Amino acid sequence: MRIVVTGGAGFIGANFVHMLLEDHSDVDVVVLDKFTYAGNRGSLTDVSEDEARRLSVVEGDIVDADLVDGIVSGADAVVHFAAESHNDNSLNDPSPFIQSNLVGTYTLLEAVRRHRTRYHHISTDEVYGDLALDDPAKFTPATAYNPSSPYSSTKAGSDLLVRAWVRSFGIEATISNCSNNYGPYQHIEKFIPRMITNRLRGVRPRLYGDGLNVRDWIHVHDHNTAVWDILTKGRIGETYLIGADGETSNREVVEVLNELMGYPADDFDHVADRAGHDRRYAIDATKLREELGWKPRFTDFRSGLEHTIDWYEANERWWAPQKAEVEAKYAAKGQ
Ligand code: NAD
Ligand code: TDX
Repeated sequence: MRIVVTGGAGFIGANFVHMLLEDHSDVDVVVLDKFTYAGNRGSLTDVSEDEARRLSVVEGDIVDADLVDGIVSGADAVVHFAAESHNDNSLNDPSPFIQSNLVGTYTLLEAVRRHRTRYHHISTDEVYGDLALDDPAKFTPATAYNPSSPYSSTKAGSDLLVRAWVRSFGIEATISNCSNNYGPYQHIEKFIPRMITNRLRGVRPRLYGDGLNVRDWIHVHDHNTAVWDILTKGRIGETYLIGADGETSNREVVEVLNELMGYPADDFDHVADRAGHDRRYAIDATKLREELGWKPRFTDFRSGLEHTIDWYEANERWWAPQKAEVEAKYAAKGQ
């Protein structure tokens, strides 16, 4: 089986590629990645000789219709991770989000339609907007779309394209909407790796606003085992929500990181809030658990964070080249 993984040099995509190569010896992987600032060749180098034989990497843009057509024509399935993924960047300049997330998804959909290729679309819980802190509700597949940011609105638009291509053209697609991921290979612009690498550089963690915003954290490996289950056992045309009951406030995350790294829990600063900052996300993953029998493995967030700290400590060479540039961007906004 040959699987095309778009965005396979990014955080979740690279972890997915490693999982495929390690756990599924009958799978060949073709990564299609533009290598934007978020794509990193170093995320795909730690592979055995056998795994390297089953992996090919193509540098290219998912909006390039000819390139995409050629790659999709030889594939049994496409798993589409590639996207501009950072909310803060989408507030500075939305234009690459429109191109990669909307036009890129459209380009892939046309290719899988022509070649009748199985397609899985990776999306986010942010398409549903946010919930109040005291609301007992969680997102379900029936929740109405209500995105807040340029990033989440382009992801919402891309999901709707997929649904329309299923209904109008009968493509064989599934969609998953997952909550916030953490784990190895996450870009240091994102909250958890930014806080860990700040600590490693002697900088206090920085919480946007009051720090009480809640994210429903899931380890990246659990996200990816769910994607595999949906790709291989999911019903065509269906949407599955992926989450592992990990609701935690940003402040609590920083307190745990501080303790694990040997600092007082309350050693952090409050900085300028994000414009339009979503208050809370929460996923009800009942459909995924009951229909496909999926279960998360990393249910202890504290120990998942401990492993993640260890990974960033051991892999400074992977992240250090980007640290100054990332921090300069935040400093310009008082964050
Ligand atoms: P990331 O930013 O770490 O990686 C994105 C990858 O896509 C990079 O390798 C980049 O080079 C590539 N890319 C971007 N534009 C491209 C283009 N036009 N053509 C080809 N490649 C391109 O992102 P991530 O955090 O790994 O997220 C992957 C997917 O998962 C995204 O679709 C995102 O919306 C979704 N998602 C992320 C999270 C999360 O917590 N990070 C949660 C739910 C869903
Ligand atoms: O320095 C920071 N301080 C801070 O308080 C940063 C970078 C973030 N935050 C807050 C903002 C959010 O409430 O932490 C929370 C998490 O922020 P991000 O890591 O930027 O993630 P988020 O905006 O929640 O989006 C993530 O999860 C859903 C991914 O980046 C998306 O791609 C995914 O769709």
